[in-house]
Amino acid sequence: MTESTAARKPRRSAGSKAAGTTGGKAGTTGAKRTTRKTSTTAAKGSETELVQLLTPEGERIEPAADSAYAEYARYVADITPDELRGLYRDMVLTRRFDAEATALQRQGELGLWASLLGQEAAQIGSGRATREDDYVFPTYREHGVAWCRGVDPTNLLGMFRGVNNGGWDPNGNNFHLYTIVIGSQALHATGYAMGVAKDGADSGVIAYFGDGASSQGDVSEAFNFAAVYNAPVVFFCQNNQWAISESNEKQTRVPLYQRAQGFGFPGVRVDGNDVLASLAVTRWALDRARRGEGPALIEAYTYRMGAHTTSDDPSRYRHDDERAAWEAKDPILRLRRFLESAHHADEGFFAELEAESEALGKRVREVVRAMPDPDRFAIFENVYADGHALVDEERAQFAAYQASFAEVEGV
Ligand SMILES: Cc1ncc(C[n+]2csc(CCOP(=O)(O)OP(=O)(O)O)c2C)c(N)n1
Ligand SMILES: [Mg+2]
Repeated sequence: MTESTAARKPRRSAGSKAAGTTGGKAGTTGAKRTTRKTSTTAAKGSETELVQLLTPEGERIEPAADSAYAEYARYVADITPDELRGLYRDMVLTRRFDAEATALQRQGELGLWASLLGQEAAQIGSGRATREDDYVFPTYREHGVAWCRGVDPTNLLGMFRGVNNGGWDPNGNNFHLYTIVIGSQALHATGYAMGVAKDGADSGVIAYFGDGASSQGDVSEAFNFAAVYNAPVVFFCQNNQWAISESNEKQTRVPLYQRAQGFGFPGVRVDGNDVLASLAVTRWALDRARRGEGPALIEAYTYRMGAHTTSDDPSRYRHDDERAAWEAKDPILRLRRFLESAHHADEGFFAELEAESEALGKRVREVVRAMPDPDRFAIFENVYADGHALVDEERAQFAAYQASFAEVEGV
């Protein structure tokens, strides 16, 4: 039985007040911390630490009022059936879009794709916790968060087709461009958040990164800057267990959320396959950031069910039974079970959503295939705001190179 199920009323009021939470000076729930073994086993993580509000069987957990989870649960206490169906729809459509993109890569329409399969709840829950004026700094896998921010999914595909360098205006949706340089966006987000604070605005900032990125110096530097300057930034680490072929054991000797403690802010581990818990914990973290209480680290404990990218073959480094175990905790299935058992959704809803998924898939295929090739010289644009002699020289060299082909063609 998980700690979170134990926290359910009325069986016992969880004594582990700070289970899954490390203390930070400003954290209300993080005032105490549990004493835990720091071992390789601890690094791998135990489910007893998870904040969970929906079990894999689709059972809603009502935490006891005196448990640490109550602090988070109140952020979703009033969630309506309509909102729950909305979360389900977001996850289903995101998964469908993702599957289309994988298929398009296999058909040669995209050069590469990084699938989010299995991480829908972590992304939709956290993404839906953001406010319009908040700013999001993603990695390259945050397709569900992009969806929540209102970025048209087809815009995510241009870079993976190699026809543009991003495909959307970051300021249009307060959703930064995808970032491939692992962990660097944690620093960008922290700098941005420091600016937000200096402006006296009450917006929050959220930086996404992976378990592998947690080993990067950039992420530690961002943690420290954010703590020292009390920046309104939430660090959202999707621990999907793997950094390409490197497992968690190669990244850390302690559960990742506990890293926050050393920097002086709260860290919490949430069940990343539980959309309700992900929503609640992220709302909590953004709320305290906006109130001026500084950064927080959320470790969303989840699993990358697919390959790292379409260029990867996970059968070379992990066993199939690992994936099978996580399929049983599927984020979409568990919310469906809850919606059905609570009579919040009927057959008509699911049928309509299936039709919507089909339509989305068709639109994605059509738009991608019709994407025009870029102007060859566009690569030299936007390098410097006011141009640069070196870029001019390189453009001229490239033009000469192109012209040499034209001569050959003309022969
Ligand atoms: C600075 C840097 N080093 C190495 C790489 C190559 N690389 C691309 S993805 C990746 C693994 C990232 O793993 P994780 O942070 O767990 O994110 P995930 O892909 O699992 O979502 C690496 C090492 C890179 N893109 N940037
Ligand atoms: Mg990872």
